[in-house]
Amino acid sequence: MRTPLKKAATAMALAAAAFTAQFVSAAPASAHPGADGYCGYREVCVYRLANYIDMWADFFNADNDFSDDNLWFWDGVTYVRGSEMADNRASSVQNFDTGCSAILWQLKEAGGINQVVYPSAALPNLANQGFDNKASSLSWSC
Ligand SMILES: [Ca+2]
Ligand SMILES: [Ca+2]
Repeated sequence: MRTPLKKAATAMALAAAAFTAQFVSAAPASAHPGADGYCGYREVCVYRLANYIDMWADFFNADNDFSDDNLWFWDGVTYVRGSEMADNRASSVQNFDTGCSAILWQLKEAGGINQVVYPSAALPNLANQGFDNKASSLSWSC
């Protein structure tokens, strides 16, 4: 089993932040800071329509709430962050991580039912899994 360094380091940072938060203040939820509209190596991308088209959101780390993650599009020149959010919009998904499974969850903070997307796997139409427009958070299993 492989533990990706960046994901593990971020998990530790989040744990440290949570520890600090107990004594300082609760940090607000924030959008995935690495999102850039480009679906890169070891990321998972969720798409608004089936067959990986229309708009999408890229995630490298786990994300406990898709409601603050903008969907992106390509305007012909560059990636543009749209105004629509990823929450309950995903109709297809691609996992660009070759060693970790991405797990999409129906509710925030890994709640409700889930859909596992195996390493390097893609699901062109989440309606086939009964998971269309359901994804609201993401975790990883390595
Ligand atoms: Ca988020
Ligand atoms: Ca990216």
